[in-house]
Amino acid sequence: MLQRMTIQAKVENPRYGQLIIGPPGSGKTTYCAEAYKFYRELGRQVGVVNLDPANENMSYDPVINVMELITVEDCMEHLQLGPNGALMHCAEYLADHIDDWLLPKLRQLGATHNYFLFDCPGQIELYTHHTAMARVFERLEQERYSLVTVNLIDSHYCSEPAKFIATLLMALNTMLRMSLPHVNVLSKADLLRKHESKLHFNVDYYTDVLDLKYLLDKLDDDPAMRKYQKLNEAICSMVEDYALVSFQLLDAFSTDSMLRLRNHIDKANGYVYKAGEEQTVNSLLACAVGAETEAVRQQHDIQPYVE
Ligand SMILES: Nc1nc2c(ncn2[C@@H]2O[C@H](COP(=O)(O)OP(=O)(O)O)[C@@H](O)[C@H]2O)c(=O)[nH]1
Ligand SMILES: [Mg+2]
Repeated sequence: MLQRMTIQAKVENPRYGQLIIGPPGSGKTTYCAEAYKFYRELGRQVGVVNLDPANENMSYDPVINVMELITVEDCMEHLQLGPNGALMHCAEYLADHIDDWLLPKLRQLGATHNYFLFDCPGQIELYTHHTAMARVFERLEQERYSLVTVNLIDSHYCSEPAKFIATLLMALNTMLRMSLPHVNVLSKADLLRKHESKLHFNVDYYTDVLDLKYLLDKLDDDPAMRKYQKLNEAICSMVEDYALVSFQLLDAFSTDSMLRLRNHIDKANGYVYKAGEEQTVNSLLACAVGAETEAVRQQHDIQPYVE
């Protein structure tokens, strides 16, 4: 009986969350601001929750702001910690106060909001090694939020094979540790055109993470990297064996790009099945694998970012 009530509650009052993660400077705050405007236009009851205690330039008005609870600056000053230690402390503090701070605030917004964009802190070790943010996400899941991690990575990393391999490893590690529906994004894709001459392969080589042997060959051209050949081979073969990592391209200032990314995210967190703006036969059909031809995908996902 209890189980039936829980399932019913989930269907009747679904709540969604995008957890925006990624290294500092990858475009998380910009994405949150643009996505907020975009989802609002679509008629969603959306709000941005700032969970980054060192977020300086918020270009949105957050419905909840962790900086009212704790800031990195205060921790550095009062606890004599460095910036990384202070951020770890803040993340732990947030995880310890999720039940008496974050969840009550989210519940208060329940009548007017059911879709949240969580602007998360950037230090990558928070998602690859540390447990505090995972605890926060787990608790939100227990509260029946349908979550998706949106991992933003600067598309500039495609321009160097070593950086791209590190990116793949980091993305895979985060996906496995977070165990949530996950969308990897190469951000600032509008700048790819500028770096295109530096790319060794076509853009879809990077987005679809095609045969990594070619990337290894490029690494061997670099004398400094040659001594790590075996390690690089092992990393690439692990990424290929899991076959989990692929990327979407994003230009946060392009409506078409935001729309394409929204489609992926809606499939990942199940929003596409909710009654509302996209419950059309076409959008549900688009969920089926292969519903879109490769030519259409190329036209919308790749062509806008190459010469
Ligand atoms: N060209 C371009 N610049 C972007 C895009 N997204 C973010 N940026 C820029 O990248 C910089 C860092 O962005 P920010 O959102 O503060 O990154 P955060 O540290 O991950 O929150 C800012 O100067 C943004 O204007 C994008 O899609 N295209
Ligand atoms: Mg930010």
